[in-house]
Amino acid sequence: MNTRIFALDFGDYIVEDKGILRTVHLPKTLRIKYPPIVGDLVVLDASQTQIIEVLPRRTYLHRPRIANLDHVFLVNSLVEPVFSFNLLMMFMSFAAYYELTTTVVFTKLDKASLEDYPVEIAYLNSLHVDTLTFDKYQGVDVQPFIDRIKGNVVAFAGQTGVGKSSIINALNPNFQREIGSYSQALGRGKHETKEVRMIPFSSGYLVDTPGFSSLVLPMLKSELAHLFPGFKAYIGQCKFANCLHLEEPGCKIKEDVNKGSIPLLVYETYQKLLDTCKEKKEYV
Ligand SMILES: Nc1nc2c(ncn2[C@@H]2O[C@H](COP(=O)(O)OP(=O)(O)OP(=O)(O)O)[C@@H](O)[C@H]2O)c(=O)[nH]1
Ligand SMILES: [Mg+2]
Ligand SMILES: [Zn+2]
Repeated sequence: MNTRIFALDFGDYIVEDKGILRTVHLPKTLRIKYPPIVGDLVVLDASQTQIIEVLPRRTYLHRPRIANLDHVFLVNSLVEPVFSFNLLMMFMSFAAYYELTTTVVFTKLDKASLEDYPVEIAYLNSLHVDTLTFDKYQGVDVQPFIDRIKGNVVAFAGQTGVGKSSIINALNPNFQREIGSYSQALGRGKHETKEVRMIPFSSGYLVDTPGFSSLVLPMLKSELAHLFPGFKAYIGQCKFANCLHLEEPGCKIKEDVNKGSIPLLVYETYQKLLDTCKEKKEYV
């Protein structure tokens, strides 16, 4: 019987079977390439206590580590912690690399003044990025969230304290995900959610995840040149197919930056991310 891994439990695995959670073991003798992670589909033995096979993954996200995801809600608060465009662009590039669709969610609208609204929102709009808002205290229409979840495996990802678990509880208060708080002293949330965990919802699954504040981009520079948000539309438009949009002649992206149709701040964010990517694959 196939079942799905819901959470990890100190070397064991928690699986769901018709709404009931159960701990199962992975025999040390089982020959597998990689240990199973949350979201993996596994086959159990007749006694339903041992994993005998890990089925191939449809998709894989390496941070947070989740298998078989369809979609990610990238959660950002406008304040506490302040919005980071850099981190959002990083995560959107990251999700694009893993071929996941995304929705950008802005939270804590109640706490934000007009100056807290990021100027970069205009760029997101011009890219037709799917965007939702969430306001814990003013009530929120959860239907747009449900529409995106239906039948899918959907993760909530973002910095600690932005409100990922709060959104999950708003979808169904019975979930009772633990809610953290924002520490003024630390200038961030307190890492309330400590593990990746799946929750069945609306004929699909939600995945609550721990917060993070940086990522290592797994792609090469040449890949980021296409995967950075909005840059896919430029494929084939630069003079050189391997254009990194830096100093190469005939670069359409540089041309649009000079014209102002790509904001300078967006381009500078791309340059910063490009600096963190490798030139070539390293074989060890
Ligand atoms: N004012 C306001 N506070 C919010 C909103 N959403 C969440 N919060 C608060 O933000 C804090 C953190 O919320 P969580 O839902 O625990 O955030 P999280 O993203 O799950 O954080 P981690 O689990 O630490 O990664 C809590 O004090 C929430 O009450 C909102 O829309 N408005
Ligand atoms: Mg949380
Ligand atoms: Zn170019």
